[in-house]
Amino acid sequence: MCSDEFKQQLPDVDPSETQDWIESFDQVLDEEGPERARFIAYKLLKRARQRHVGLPPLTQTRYINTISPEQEPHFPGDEAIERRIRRLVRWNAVAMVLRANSAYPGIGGHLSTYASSASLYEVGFNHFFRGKDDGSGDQVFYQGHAAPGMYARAFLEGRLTEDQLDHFRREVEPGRGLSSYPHPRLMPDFWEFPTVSMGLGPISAIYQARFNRYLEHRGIADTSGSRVWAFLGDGEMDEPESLSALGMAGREQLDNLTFVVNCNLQRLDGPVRGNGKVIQELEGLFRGAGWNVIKVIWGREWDELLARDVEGVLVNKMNETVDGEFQKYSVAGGAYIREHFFGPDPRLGRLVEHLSDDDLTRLRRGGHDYRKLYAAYKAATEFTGAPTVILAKTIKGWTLGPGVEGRNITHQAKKLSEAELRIFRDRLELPIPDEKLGDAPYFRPEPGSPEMDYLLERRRALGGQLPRRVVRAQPLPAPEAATDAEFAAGSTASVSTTMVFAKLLRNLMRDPGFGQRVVPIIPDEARTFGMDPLFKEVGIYASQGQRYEPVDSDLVLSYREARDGQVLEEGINEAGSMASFQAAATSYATHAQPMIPFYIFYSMFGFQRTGDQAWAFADARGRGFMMGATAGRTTLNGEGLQHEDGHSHLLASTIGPLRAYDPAFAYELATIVRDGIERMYGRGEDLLYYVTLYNENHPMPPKPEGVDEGIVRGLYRFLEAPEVAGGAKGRVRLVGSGTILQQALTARDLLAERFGIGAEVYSATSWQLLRRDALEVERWNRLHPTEEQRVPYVTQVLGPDGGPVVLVSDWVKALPDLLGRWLPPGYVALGTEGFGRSDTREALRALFEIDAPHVAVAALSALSAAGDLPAAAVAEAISALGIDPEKLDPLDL
Ligand SMILES: Cc1ncc(C[n+]2csc(CCOP(=O)(O)OP(=O)(O)O)c2C)c(N)n1
Ligand SMILES: [Mg+2]
Repeated sequence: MCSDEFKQQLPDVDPSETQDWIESFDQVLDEEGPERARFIAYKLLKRARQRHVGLPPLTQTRYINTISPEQEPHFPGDEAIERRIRRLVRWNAVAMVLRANSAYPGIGGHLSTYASSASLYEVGFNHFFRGKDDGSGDQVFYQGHAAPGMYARAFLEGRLTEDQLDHFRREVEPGRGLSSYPHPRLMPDFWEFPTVSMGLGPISAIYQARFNRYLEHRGIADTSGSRVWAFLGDGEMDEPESLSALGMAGREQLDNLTFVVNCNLQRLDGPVRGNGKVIQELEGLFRGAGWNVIKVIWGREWDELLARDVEGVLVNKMNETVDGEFQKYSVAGGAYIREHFFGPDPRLGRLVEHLSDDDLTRLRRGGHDYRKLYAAYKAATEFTGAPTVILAKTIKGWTLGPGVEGRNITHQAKKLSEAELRIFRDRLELPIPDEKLGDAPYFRPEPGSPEMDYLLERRRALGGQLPRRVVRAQPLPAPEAATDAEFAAGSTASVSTTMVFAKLLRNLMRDPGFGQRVVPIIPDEARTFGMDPLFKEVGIYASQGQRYEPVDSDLVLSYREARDGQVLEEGINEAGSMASFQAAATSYATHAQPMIPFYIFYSMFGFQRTGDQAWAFADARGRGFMMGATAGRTTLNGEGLQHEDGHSHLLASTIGPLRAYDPAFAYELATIVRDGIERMYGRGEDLLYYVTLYNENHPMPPKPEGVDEGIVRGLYRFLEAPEVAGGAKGRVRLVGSGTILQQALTARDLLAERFGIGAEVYSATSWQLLRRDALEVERWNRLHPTEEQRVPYVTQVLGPDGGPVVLVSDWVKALPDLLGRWLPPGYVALGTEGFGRSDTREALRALFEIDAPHVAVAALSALSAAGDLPAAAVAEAISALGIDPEKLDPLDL
């Protein structure tokens, strides 16, 4: 682009030729008027774009189809039979929602979204979407609310039974029910990508397309045969995530990506842009982001009118009419259209003189014209150098009759009266007898009928039926023992768990069998986490390589971008990073290529900021590691209220398949990562590991004997109680996690030396998993009252004997409180509720009452509460340790 722009500045090499062009244009303008001049100028600009001349983009074109009738390709299918198939799918999609709601009122479902988009999908299924028989095929992101249409098609294809359709939205019985929306967690052989949280589909699709390229450029898989399709709602495009990655897709020239936006001009409550034109607005946005835009606005019935519109009055009217009015025309009938659309200008009126009012209502929108769509898809798949968006204008609820079609209530319509169903049936020309309409019966022609044969043959020719999810990846051998052996030895030098992780990751990446499958994903914080050596060692992925000499090329750790680079450096973009993470983490299924993503980020900007994507990731059955670095409310001490994370573990604990760990030591971290690798890539479990990392340096102890199981399960005894001179006056147990375990260790010394108390120290590597285990045991006991009752793991380790329990971490008290009812009575939880703030770690830990003196006081107080120490002794300790009992409660921060 730069060089093209530069060329425009060059002197004119042939001024007389230029003059000829200008004079021709002037002549058109003078003799035929501005409409014609504008027409010619548009045509030339469009041609320039099509021929990649590299003009600055014209962000909006006229409100007509991008592909003019004379450019439409030959349609290779049998249009009549494909219409008939479409009608069958339409019918069954409606039938399943009606039947579900008549059997179980209130169960929900949607009629209108699919009704508006049936042609958009069918042209894809019959002519474009590649199946998975011979490889990865295409990756299709379906609009969540259109799910009934996909089920209806799978039913026609014989993949789903009537019984399964009748269990739409009744997901409790595995294998029998059909999930409300695309959920791989619920239907792992069918759906691949969760899309129904609006906005996540578009961003996921973009990063999926980019990840396909990454696999290709790194020589891991040939993904050139895969196209990513994303079917989206026009209302959905208002989500920030929908638009935020458009620029990346343009920049990366992802011509393996096609968006199809179903522009039915409506969302749930009403028009998307009543006073504007959503298609024009989106065109400008996409074009500005470097996309190829194909508008499919008008059906073939308009071609003849537009061809006769030599004065441009019709195009003008189309340009000027706002979406709210177009919606009105979709419900108001032919007379209204004649009066209000064609009426005001007599030249327009004359254009449609030959058409009846009924004819006017049958002037279809482009998204319902199969041939126009075919032309658009074909152009999209053949376009090179940029992603394509197809903006298809439709009517929401199309074919469902006057009570539903185009109405503001249409999104939530779940019922049709028998009379409405009869009209629908007639419109679809299906041989369903009147007396059966009350049951809304499914309808599937006999096997061997022309429709069924055609339907099946098309999918065979395109590589198999879709949607479909298959897991073909083989288990990965575990990394060699040497990759993490060094962490068991410990270190006398002070290091942080973040530094340990950086080393561990580099070791893993050097492992011969395993290393190339690791995908480090970092949103612009690699230096913060000490991971910049990776830049040089394995390179940063850049599809165009490195077209400049980096400013630090003379340094050992220079910034190295490469086409086969391994690091995904996503920039300041947590949502994009999560989308990348999902693409990499599901690659074991999508491409039969297990990849091991480690997404390393500021822990505060993880679950709090992109929690919905983490949820969708787990739904998608992603397998990977989220590494929440700079963790802890008081450990990241100088960054203040917005950065200091004391609660992500609580948020993370809400996601079922997630395993959350808060390791304190190098060997714990190595054990956890090895366990994750073994479970996810060895045994093929669909899990997500969340591991928090700190930036506080301290010596790393060697790994004690026999602690592996405890580390993985979430708790083990790290140190016995010390010898206390003259014998211990009491016994307590201190439980800590992460870097705050250091405070428990100091408290242990304090208690022994100054108060004669013997304290054991436990490391709680996972609060969340301890709770999960306890819940499982509690439930089992409840349901098996006559059998020997089991004991939760946390209770086994922290039984009733051994003294009071004090639990402390850099997380909110609510986290250890999750274990409350399985702990000995009188336990004390210390933690960091309230906003963080900047200060020294010492000051913050004193403020939040999680430092060694507060741990010691909590232990003494618990002993006193148990009757083992006079209250006065606790008061003395509080004073001796310099704690002000009237200090500010950090809850009020
Ligand atoms: C993040 C999110 N917010 C809200 C919803 C609820 N919702 C479901 S469909 C819908 C309207 C969809 O409109 P549009 O995207 O235009 O799709 P259409 O059905 O019109 O094709 C809304 C608000 C949702 N699914 N996800
Ligand atoms: Mg819509």
